[in-house]
Amino acid sequence: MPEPDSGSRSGSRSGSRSGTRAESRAATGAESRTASRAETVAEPPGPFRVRPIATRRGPDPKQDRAARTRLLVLTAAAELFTARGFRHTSVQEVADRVGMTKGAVYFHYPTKEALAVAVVEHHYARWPLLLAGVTAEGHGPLETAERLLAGAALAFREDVVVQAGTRLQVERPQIDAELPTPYVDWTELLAELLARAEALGELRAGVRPRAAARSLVAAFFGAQHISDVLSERADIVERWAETSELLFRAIRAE
Ligand code: LUB
Repeated sequence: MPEPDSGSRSGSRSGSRSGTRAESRAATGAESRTASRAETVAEPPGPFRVRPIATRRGPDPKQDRAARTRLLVLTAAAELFTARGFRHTSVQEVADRVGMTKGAVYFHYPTKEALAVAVVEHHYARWPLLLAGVTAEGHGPLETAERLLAGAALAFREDVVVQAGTRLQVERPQIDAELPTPYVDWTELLAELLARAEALGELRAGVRPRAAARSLVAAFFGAQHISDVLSERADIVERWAETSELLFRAIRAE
């Protein structure tokens, strides 16, 4: 499995979208942000600890070039998966997009399924970095949860790898490969933060941390999906902000 160093489109709607944000992004080959490894500050809750991804000893130009090529191929695949979905994307189209032969793509990713798994892995590799950044700001657990989801909303709007990972997870029945179980890491992360908030007396009486965490994940997934279908996530940040304000008002102690 390639190390996920670092690249939208969920929606149950299959098939490609012409002239959409995703297509224009696909057309322009917009670079998805490459992830840089972040120092963990306070011990982040379980699922999103920054996992050592690449164990490389010292600079190795050949490996660097290979890693850059893998990222290029992965980003191109993410753009096509976002715009057209797994079924309607061919490895030949990925190769054409990066100016490589199909064989050269298969050298890095032996199958289209391996490409999809790598894209989903990179989707999840975004979150430990987001968490390390928000944790470093030193807010309380409830504020940290609120800012994490606001940061995720921004990533859903801007990051094609996050968008592609979301669409592939919705299309997982069509993908003959072992994909990470969706939603459970975010639920675990938020449940840990809300349990800390409860211990600090920051939760409204009767609010159960894990139930509230599941509700936040369900609300976020719904908000990003509807924003995707209606505006290709152009308004996801605003849509999530209004939902978040309502939910955290219900969760936070008076
Ligand atoms: C998040 C998606 C899309 C959960 O955690 C996940 O698996 C998610 C992709 O499957 O939304 C919401 C924070």
